[in-house]
Amino acid sequence: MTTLADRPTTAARTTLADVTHIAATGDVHAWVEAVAALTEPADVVWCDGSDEQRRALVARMVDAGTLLPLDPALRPGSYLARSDPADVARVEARTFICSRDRADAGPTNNWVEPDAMRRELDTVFAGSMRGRTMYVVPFSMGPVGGPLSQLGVEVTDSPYVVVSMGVMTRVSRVVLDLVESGAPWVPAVHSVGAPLVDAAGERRPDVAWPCNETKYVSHFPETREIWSFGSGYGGNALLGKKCFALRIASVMGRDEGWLAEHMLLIRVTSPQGRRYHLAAAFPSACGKTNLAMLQPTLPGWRVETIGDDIAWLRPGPDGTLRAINPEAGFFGVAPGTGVTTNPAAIATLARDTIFTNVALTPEGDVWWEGLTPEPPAHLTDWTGLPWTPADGRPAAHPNSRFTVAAAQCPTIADGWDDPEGVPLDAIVFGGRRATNVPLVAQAQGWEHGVFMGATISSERTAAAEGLVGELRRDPFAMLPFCGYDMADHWAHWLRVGAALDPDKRPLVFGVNWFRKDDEGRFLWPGFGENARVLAWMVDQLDRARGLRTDAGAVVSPVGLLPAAGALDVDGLDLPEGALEQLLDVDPDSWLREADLTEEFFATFGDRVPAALRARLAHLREALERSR
Ligand code: GTP
Ligand code: SPV
Ligand code: MN
Repeated sequence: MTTLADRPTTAARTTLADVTHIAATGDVHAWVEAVAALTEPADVVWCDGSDEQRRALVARMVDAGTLLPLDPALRPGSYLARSDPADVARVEARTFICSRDRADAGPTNNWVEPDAMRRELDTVFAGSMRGRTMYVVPFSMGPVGGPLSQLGVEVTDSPYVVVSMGVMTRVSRVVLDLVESGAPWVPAVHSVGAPLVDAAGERRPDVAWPCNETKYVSHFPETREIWSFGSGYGGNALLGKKCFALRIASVMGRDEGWLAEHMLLIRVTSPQGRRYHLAAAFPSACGKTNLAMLQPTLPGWRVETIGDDIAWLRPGPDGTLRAINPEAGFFGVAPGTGVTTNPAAIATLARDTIFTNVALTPEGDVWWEGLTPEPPAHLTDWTGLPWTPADGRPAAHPNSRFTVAAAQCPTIADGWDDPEGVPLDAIVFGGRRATNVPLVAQAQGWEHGVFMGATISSERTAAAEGLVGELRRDPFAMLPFCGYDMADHWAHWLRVGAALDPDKRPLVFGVNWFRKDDEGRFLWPGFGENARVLAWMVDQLDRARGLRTDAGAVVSPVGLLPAAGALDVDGLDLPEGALEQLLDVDPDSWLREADLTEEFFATFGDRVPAALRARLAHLREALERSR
């Protein structure tokens, strides 16, 4: 263990490397002091998650113009934040995995040698909090003290981040007590990178959403550190979320035999009253929140929410795969959320919600595309400009979001925050694909399931900077979130599967809600109607367990597809031939896709598990045979 005495004493000031040395001692007070010495805030405030502190911070942000109170009669306890127009999404090009060995970051992550990154970060963090308050936020991912939970401490100069972390994670004095008494914790430093006092001591006025053109979202997997600079936006700044609960936690999971995944968690109850737990991985803005809160259109079925974005999965002593949602809130996509698509989300957002980059109505409420079928005649758009429907540009930013406590969700499951988690019955992989990929297919075993996850591709969304609509590979929906080599992640999935009781291993499925017809219209109604697909999966689980004997599936080259009549489409107004199109597997286009998979696998060299290469060969043979 490194001690304070090992710290280089020659430096004229505390450097970022000094902070790293001190973090390694586990002494949170010494670490906070060192971060303050590096960043030079005007004062330091320790956060305890209390309502009193939250109110004071909110009042301060209202004064500063960071938060606009909504009309309390329409939306009690709720606020609108407008970000800097250049700080609206995750910055994947500025996200770094700084493992000691470049190969451990893998070809899909940006890598910089750790000491080189520390030097770069040192120059931007030095004095970066001048004139601001530095907040210390002790938080737990997962129920405090739970066997699958982990602790962290985020230091930030953004009150928006403090209040948001209070919703998204468990912030409390108890967490700090645990950290002080020697429990392991992840050190996470965040600065918006907009000091209010310059090096010469000159003060400059604050702005509503401070940030910096230069951004860094840096992770050090070996020392489990996070350093984020220049952005106030969710995924870049709420460091418990993607940075800790996915990038750092995925490395912890690799080393300790568990999985940190970009997955929703639900409990499905069948008309027979049997309960099933499902996890589903879809890329950013591809339907996790919506599936997590789904209201089934099928009579007698019930879906309850456990989590909407991140799941931690660990083999339990009973041979099942147990899952928790490490978060305490939802940071969800606003556009497209309406009473017809996601009524549970609409009810969740009735009060005590922070909205970011949505539009404002003249009455002092919020609006976004899809909230109502027709837009209001007049709005203030997400940038603060007057807006009418004739303007032709979206009123809300396509990646505008809501931040709200999970406990407010009317469909939240009983025991959703059970520290022991729930046993998983099925795992679902999906993407946004206008062509090729069928509505649903079941993997023929765990290895095939891992192959399905490894080969997800999806059209880009507004959740990260980049060209919307461009098709890209997003294995396990973890492309931007895996803290180590992606092919090692696949090997790890195979290992975790082998650690489970074969009779209790979750079944794996692939889905695609987004297939389109020749005119570009969605073939499948989606949302509540997705319950029909869940029902087929559950029927397949029952068949696997001998609870049903009817035939549910037919074999196709890409997996098991619903047999004729097995997918309940009763009462659905599908266009002529739509179901056939939805389940169509075209061998020629799939063979082209297999070629692309081979090219994709080649980028990982010999780290690709042999089982996955064998699966690709198997897929090709099956496609050739079906031509
Ligand atoms: P992140 O929070 O970015 O990880 O996203 P997410 O996966 O939780 O995505 P979300 O559920 O918020 O959905 C994103 C967009 O997809 C929204 O605009 C939804 O309205 C839309 N969407 C979700 N489910 C469906 C569906 O079944 N069919 C169609 N057509 N659109 C959907
Ligand atoms: C995503 O982009 O997948 C999100 C939003 O869930 S953020 O937390 O900003 O990453
Ligand atoms: Mn996400």
